[in-house]
Amino acid sequence: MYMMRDIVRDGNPVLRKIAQPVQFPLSDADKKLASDMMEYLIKSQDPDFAQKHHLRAGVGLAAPQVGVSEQMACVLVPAEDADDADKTKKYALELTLINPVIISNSIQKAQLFEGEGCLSVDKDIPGYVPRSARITVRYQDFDGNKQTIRVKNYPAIVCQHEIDHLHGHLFYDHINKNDPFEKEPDVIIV
Ligand code: NB4
Ligand code: NI
Repeated sequence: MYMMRDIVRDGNPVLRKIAQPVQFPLSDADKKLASDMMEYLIKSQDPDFAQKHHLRAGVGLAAPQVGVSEQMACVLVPAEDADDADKTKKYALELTLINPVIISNSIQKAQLFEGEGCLSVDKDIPGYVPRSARITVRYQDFDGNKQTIRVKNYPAIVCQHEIDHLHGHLFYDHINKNDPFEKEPDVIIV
């Protein structure tokens, strides 16, 4: 699995490249990439493990962040017991996106109240990152089958942050430089 030393930091050109499509059938290297990225997310969300190994917690990770310029990203959003129907479910969204494409997005925006952080960006960059509140994503699963999912609010923000990495975009590119906390009209604050 990956450790913080494996996470590529801002300034490395791989983070600004357009990632290459993943080929099917998946190579062993790509299968390992997927499982290592997901393992990082799981372990980073375990407070004891994360503290012991100095991992920054993550709810998403994209292949360019581990130096691989391929269209693959993992998303692991913990379930909030409060508004989750199935209270035994650990994750609200657990997904490996391969060759993902956002095929539709709502006009309505959503943004994280606390702003966004990125494992590849060591400093805090304050400001709102406007995202679409709801998106539809088409992607391929491990078998290469095409899948379509609709996500909203927090999971939608995470998916957009990860898909941005595959296009060489970082969260702070979206922050209004003149007014970082500018409020979009009719925005959902998550
Ligand atoms: C990706 C996210 C940044 C904004 C929102 C949040 C955390 C990341 C980056 C949208 C996507 C990683 C990938 C968190 C976090 C809430 C859930 C569960 C228990 C602690 C954890 C903390 F860690 N962002 N970090 N940043 N990235 N929420 N949570 N909690 O995940 O750069 O491209 O463990
Ligand atoms: Ni990131």
